Amino acid sequence: MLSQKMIDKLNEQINLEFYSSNLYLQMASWCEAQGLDGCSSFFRKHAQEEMQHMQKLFDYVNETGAMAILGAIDAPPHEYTSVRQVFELTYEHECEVTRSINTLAHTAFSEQDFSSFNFLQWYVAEQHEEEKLFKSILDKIDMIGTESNGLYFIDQEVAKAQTAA
Ligand code: OFO
Repeated sequence: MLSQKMIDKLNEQINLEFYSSNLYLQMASWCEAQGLDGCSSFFRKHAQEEMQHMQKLFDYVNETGAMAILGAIDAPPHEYTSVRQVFELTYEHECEVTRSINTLAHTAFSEQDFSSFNFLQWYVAEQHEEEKLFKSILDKIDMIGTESNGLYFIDQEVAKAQTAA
């Protein structure tokens, strides 16, 4: 049985995962408009992963005697200055998601809700992977640089990161 506080926080997290999905889909669109097909395909796939994150939470709330409630989702930004800025924002966003998951896990633990605490461990591990992935892409962008053929190689590296993820 979930406490009302846990239900509210889990519902907030559902909303945040929806936002993540929309953010990455929007970034896929921006990348495609720039001719960065590798990046676009990376973000399309990542948007789908975020929907799976949302779905897992949705199922957990509903299976635990409560009801998932969907709220309004903020529009993500759609104007970016560079591919580096896009990945900087994704990294910052993932760090924010990690903070949110940590708060959720902390609440579950404080309430001695060990079922939710255990369920959330999957997200704790996943956030470690997500931060690592986006940070490694950012590092590659800095290594390659955007001069001359840089963007072309960045696009190829990001497409590869997609299959490695
Ligand atoms: Fe990108 O991990 Fe969910 O939000």
